Amino acid sequence: SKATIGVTGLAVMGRNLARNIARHGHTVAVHNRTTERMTSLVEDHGDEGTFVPCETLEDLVAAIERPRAIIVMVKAGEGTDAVIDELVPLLDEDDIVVDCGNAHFADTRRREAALRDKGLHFVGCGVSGGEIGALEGPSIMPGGSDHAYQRLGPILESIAADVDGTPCCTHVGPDGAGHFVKMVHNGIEYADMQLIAEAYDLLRHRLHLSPAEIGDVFREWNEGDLESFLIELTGEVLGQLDPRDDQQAFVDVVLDQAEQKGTGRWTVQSALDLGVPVTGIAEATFARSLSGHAEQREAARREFADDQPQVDDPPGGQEQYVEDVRRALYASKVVAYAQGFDQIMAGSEEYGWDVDPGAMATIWRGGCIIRARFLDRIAESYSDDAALVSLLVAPYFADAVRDGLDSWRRVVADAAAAGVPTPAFSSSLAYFDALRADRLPAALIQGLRDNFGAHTYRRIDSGDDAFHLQWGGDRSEGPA
Ligand code: NBP
Repeated sequence: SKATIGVTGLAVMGRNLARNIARHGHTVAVHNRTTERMTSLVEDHGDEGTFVPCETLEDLVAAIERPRAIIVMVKAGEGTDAVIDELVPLLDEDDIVVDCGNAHFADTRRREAALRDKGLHFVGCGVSGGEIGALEGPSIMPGGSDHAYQRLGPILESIAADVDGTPCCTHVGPDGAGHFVKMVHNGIEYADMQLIAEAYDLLRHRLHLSPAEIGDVFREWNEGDLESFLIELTGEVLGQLDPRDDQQAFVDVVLDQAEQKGTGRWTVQSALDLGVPVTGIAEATFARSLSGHAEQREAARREFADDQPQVDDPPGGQEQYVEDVRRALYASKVVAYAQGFDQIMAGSEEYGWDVDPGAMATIWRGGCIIRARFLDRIAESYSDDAALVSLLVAPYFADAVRDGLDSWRRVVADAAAAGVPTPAFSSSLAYFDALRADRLPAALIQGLRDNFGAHTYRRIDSGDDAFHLQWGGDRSEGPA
């Protein structure tokens, strides 16, 4: 009998996804450019389900029931285009090509339009959870047409992670919606990790705790509101010793230059285009860049070696400080997620996707890297108020931020005084204070713009009308 679905691209991700599909009782046709990866999959894991081995793309296409659904899990970019170009001529009307790689949503929009013109369906599908997620249940964010989701949904939902009986997979929206949401997910992941790193750095420098002791703090935090996969992993990483000597902390022998594959950068670039201030994600992305500028760091370290601020230990003692950092971390995290969801809503509006933000929080509860207890609260906030303008003003989060506010201010002020860099903590607090301000100095900026460039301004008492002041002349105000 024919396969229900096919997978081409059997490196770590595709291989595990194919096994996951087979384990759920679907017959899966498998193919890889280099045949050895395909044969080794079937040899090593053939007993986990029903695989149909295919040596060529022609074989793959022939093996699948129509309308066909074929998952492409190859290196994003040129690899994906190469496979699509080879695959498309072999397909029939209504067949579905599913790109589960980390594509940029603009590429997905382009590919979707091209395949739609040919009577085919293209589904850009975000998959989060790394290789373990792919095998045991990822969070899946498929875009594309309703028609394609009808065919694919049952299979994808069966292999996704499951939280309280709800699959971590839903139809996100048309064309690039799935890859867009996956991109913002990764951006939020950057912000989450930067905030965790800053919390660690503060405990290290202000309380002189060892990595192992800080690991214990994170393990404790993981019992409360902060409970999440990344907080759990932090406890594990900080508790690890150097595998070479079992003496030093592992974190102390790792080069302190964070790398990136680019999804944080994509998120910030898109946010700039959409005009959404995702300060948490941007600071996190820049912090990774900064860490990599070894030469500048060394020069500045030497130049300012004698300029270490002299400060006392944090007032209030260790217990109070740990609690302050926990609350500051939580409040900053609320800001980062609020900004990420703003970006999802702005993208949805710009591209006409009609994304349901609560459903995104729901499918991120399991499988993915940012899975967290907190996401239930986000889903609830949107289900209570579908027109929520910012997560920050949802009752639960407003209370959480209010409760943490004194701690947040103390931690940021103390970090500045002590010279511990906290770009994400500080900028999140600044974002919060700017958002809640009665008046912003944006008014002065408008004055300056009108002065040097006649860019005009609107008044607080004259609706949308624009004015220009005769700065070099009689200083009278006239219509723009
Ligand atoms: P890689 O990104 O390392 O890609 C390797 C696969 O791409 C192999 O199957 C390779 O075939 C195939 N391939 C390449 Br490269 N160029 C090709 C071409 N021109 N034509 C046909 N096949 C080609 O694999 P991965 O790490 O499994 O990731 C797959 C996708 O999943 C990527 O888009 C990645 O960004 C995404 N992703 C990865 C993770 C993760 O944790 N790794 C998580 C989420 C998403 P070959 O065997 O013949 O060389």
